[in-house]
This record gives sequence, C-alpha cells and structure tokens, in this order.
Amino acid sequence: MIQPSPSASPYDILRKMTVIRGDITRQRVDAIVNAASTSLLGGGGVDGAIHRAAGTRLLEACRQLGGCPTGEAKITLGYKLPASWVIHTVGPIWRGGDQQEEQLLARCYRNSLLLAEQHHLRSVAFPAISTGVYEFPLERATHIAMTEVSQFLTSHPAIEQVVFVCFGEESYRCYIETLAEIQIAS
Ligand code: AR6
Repeated sequence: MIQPSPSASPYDILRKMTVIRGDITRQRVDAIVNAASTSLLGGGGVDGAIHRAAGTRLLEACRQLGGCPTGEAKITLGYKLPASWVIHTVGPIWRGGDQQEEQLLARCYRNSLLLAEQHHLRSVAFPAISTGVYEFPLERATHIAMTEVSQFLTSHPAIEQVVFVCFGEESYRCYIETLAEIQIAS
C-alpha cells in the first residue's frame, strides 16, 4: 500500500533555514552558491572571493560550462574550498523592477536547490544574490530568497540545511528580520 508522504510542518521547514554573518568561502556545507555573471568566468564580490579560495581549477571547470543564462544554475566541484561543490547561478541586474527581476531572482534559488537535490546534496549555503554589484534592493531580494527557499523545502525534504551567509551588517539584520516575519506568518 502506498503511504502518503508526511508533509513537513512550517516549524520543520524553518528549522532547516539558518542566517549567519560571515564569509561563504569558509562554509563547511555540501555546496556553496556563487552569484556569478553569465560568462561564469569570475568577477568581483562573492564570485571573486570564491574563485580565489577555490584555486585556478575552478576557472578551468567553469570554462567547460559555456556560460549560464540569468536565473539558471550550473555546478562544479569546490576544489580547495571546504565545500565539495559550487553551484553557480546568475542573478538579474536590477533595472527598476519591470524586467522580470523578481521572477528571475526566485528562479536562481529554485534552480540552485534543484541542482543540489539532483546531486544528492543535503546542505547548501547562499549569498545574497544580486544585492551587490547588481543592485537588487536588499529587502525585496531577502524576501524572495527566504520565500522561495521555504517553499522549496516544503516539497523537497532531501535538503536538510540551507544557510544564508550575510557578508555585511545591513544584510545580516535584514535576513534576521525577514526570517522572524516568516516565522510569525507561518
Ligand atoms: N561571502 C558572502 N557574501 C559575500 C562575500 C563573501 N565572501 N563577498 C561579497 N558578498 P555581489 P551580485 C556579498 O556583488 O550583486 C560579480 O562581479 C555582498 O556583500 O558579489 O549578484 C559577478 O561576476 C552582497 O551582499 O554579487 C557578477 O558580475 C552579495 O554577496 C556580479 O558581481 C552579492 O554581491 C554579480 O553581482
């Protein structure tokens, strides 16, 4: 007899989501997510930090991938990083909000987690995608990140831990407040 799969409670989902202040390149998780550009050939910000920490083999691996469209995600090994894998996703450049930026940002989170699930990974760390050079408004981006991740976790129980790694005080505060709002609402 087929048993219905038990649906996770909002409490179970929120327990899997953690906010920390720190450097994503130091995270001991199965995969860290990179906020890359469509070329996947490195850059500044978190992308630059990940490439520096992983070593030159990461760039060689990225060259084989042939770029990545905005909202999509691709995966490589982590090389010298403590994380075994790097999921490279390309966030939207903020252009005022009427160029599908919100949907594209949501797709970055969803596609990154789908890739993690396909590779049987259990723990994933995200930076605040698009909120640096790409200038996506922080509060909107944070809300999209947390909503999308919590929705994904509701229907994909294999992912056990998602860590949101905030580099600066402002994004840390915003993430903590947003997580509290989601907790109250659920
Ligand atoms: N760990 C965690 N978060 C970090 C780190 C770090 N080591 N370094 C920066 N951040 P950004 P984007 C935060 O600009 O806006 C690159 O050149 C940062 O404070 O890295 O998606 C790519 O090649 C901010 O909150 O990414 C692309 O061309 C967040 O990471 C472009 O920038 C994202 O900032 C992507 O722009």
